[in-house]
Amino acid sequence: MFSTAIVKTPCENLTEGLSAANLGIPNYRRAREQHKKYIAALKSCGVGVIQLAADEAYPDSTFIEDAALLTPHCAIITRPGAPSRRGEIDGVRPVLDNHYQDIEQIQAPGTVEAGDIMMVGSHYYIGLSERTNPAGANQVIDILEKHGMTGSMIELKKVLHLKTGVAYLEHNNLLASGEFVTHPDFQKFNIIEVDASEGYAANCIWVNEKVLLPQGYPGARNAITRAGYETIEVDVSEFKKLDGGLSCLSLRF
Ligand code: CIR
Repeated sequence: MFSTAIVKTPCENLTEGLSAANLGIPNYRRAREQHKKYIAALKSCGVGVIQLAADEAYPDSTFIEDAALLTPHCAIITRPGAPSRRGEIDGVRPVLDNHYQDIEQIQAPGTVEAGDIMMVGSHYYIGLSERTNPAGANQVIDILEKHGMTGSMIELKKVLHLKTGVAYLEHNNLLASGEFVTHPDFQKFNIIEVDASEGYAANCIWVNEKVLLPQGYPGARNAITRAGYETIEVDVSEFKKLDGGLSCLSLRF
């Protein structure tokens, strides 16, 4: 169960964020409104929310998930692969100091964005992507092992981050789309397939037995409901324009 989530307020420069989506420029006001509702949805799952102030120096900084991996035993501050995002880690360190005794840090030449890391109990799957390299993934695995956990790597083919296409919903249930549906490493899970036409909805988050999913994906919603979960729809259309989704918008621990 999670007790806390950390979020970072979207900045006005969000409009300058990285994007390959080709869905247009996000509307700042709408993004702020959607972010408020996202926070309300998290709270309705019983977590306390720590909200960090916006930082105009980093257009993508609202996607705070990429800046740190929070485990029950340690926090790992990443080293984002996107050069424009590298300084985002300075904004998360102070809040982590209040919650963790052991804080580790990924070092050059390693790069890691934690949207590439999926927690399944004490094992962590680490996507090798354009943002997370083998040197970074190996550092993550060494740190996890030092703290009694394990990690393994998954090669990504198409998606930005591992959790762009897969979400662990606990109880051995894995929501998956595209390249992950038939991935050999994931066949031990109960795969809940998200059709390619609703691929964006594979980025959901399990929060204390409820599942937050993006608004407007009825097939995915039905599949998750059929698997026994209460779902909460959240409109994140402005963040989708920047290739971001529900998981990217918070750190949960
Ligand atoms: C980026 O390209 O880095 C941002 N525009 C989106 C980051 C999304 N984060 C995530 O999937 N964990």
